[in-house]
Amino acid sequence: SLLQASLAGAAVAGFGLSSARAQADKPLLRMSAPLTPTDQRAIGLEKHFGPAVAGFATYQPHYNATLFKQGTELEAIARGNLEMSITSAQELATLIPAWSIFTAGYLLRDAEHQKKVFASDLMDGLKKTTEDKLGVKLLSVMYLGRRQLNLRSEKEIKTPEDLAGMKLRMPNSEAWLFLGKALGANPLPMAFTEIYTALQTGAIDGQDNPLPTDKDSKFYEVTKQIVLTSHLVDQNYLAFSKKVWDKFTPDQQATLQKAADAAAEAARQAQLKLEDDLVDFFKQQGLKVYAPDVAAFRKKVQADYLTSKFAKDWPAGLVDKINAIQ
Ligand code: KDO
Repeated sequence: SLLQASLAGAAVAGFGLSSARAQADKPLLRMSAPLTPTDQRAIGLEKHFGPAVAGFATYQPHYNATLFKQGTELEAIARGNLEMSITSAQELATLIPAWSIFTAGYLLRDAEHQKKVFASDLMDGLKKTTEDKLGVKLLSVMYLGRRQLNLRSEKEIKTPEDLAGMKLRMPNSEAWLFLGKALGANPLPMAFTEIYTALQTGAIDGQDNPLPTDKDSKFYEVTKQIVLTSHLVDQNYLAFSKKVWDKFTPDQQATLQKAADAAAEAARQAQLKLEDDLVDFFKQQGLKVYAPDVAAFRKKVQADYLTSKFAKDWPAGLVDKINAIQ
């Protein structure tokens, strides 16, 4: 039995070695982002991206911003320290100002509009600049959902004026803080991973995220209401290192692209379904969920963006062309 045990050990060691070698031969695609492993985008990638590329690459997700802090991922890719991330227009805008057009509240209408705009030739210039300047390829647009206000207090919110003085957590970037201000609140920058505790302790009065995120990260446990402003049809992008991309064969690149689109589509459908279903869930949890005077929010937010310093960096005529996409 000693011999048997050592043979079994050898077999296990042998297997372990060869599979480790097989893995080592394949490029490792580390993905770092603040999202949780139960976020629909994470699930979409694990189901549809990882397995589809497994023949020639190893997809390795790192959740909850454990590998890179929120907002530092693009630079990590640019420097060759990271292969993939899920990034945002707000983060891209810190490096390439023209991206700020997609940080504007009440511009994109819905998930379908968002997808069509990303696929349209209107995006060619921005995508190319991002590849040339940052070495980042944006493979797919990932629908995060319509951002809604999620507050600790029960005070009824009808118009932007009702948010005066409220400490509203926003992600840490100029474009995000501008949005918080445009909504009428007092924006406070904070990483995604710190929101729950900040809501619990009262360090902030509220935060904004789509309903699926409020559920997934359990923000409903520490807040009293959700105000359906739908102020931003939020989009993230699946970001991929151009340097790593260029090492793959055209066939492999086609597989990567197809897998990215399949993951994004699955996640989009799942998020949309959750957005439909979750209003009831939050009400059952005792939260107030209602629509404010959305027209009042839209009017102020759109006016603030069009007269902002950001708008000076937007390609001429692009807002109209985005609006014209049906
Ligand atoms: C957030 O920090 O509120 C945000 O929703 C911003 C998004 O751009 C994105 O980074 C998202 O967090 C994370 O993917 C976590 O869901």
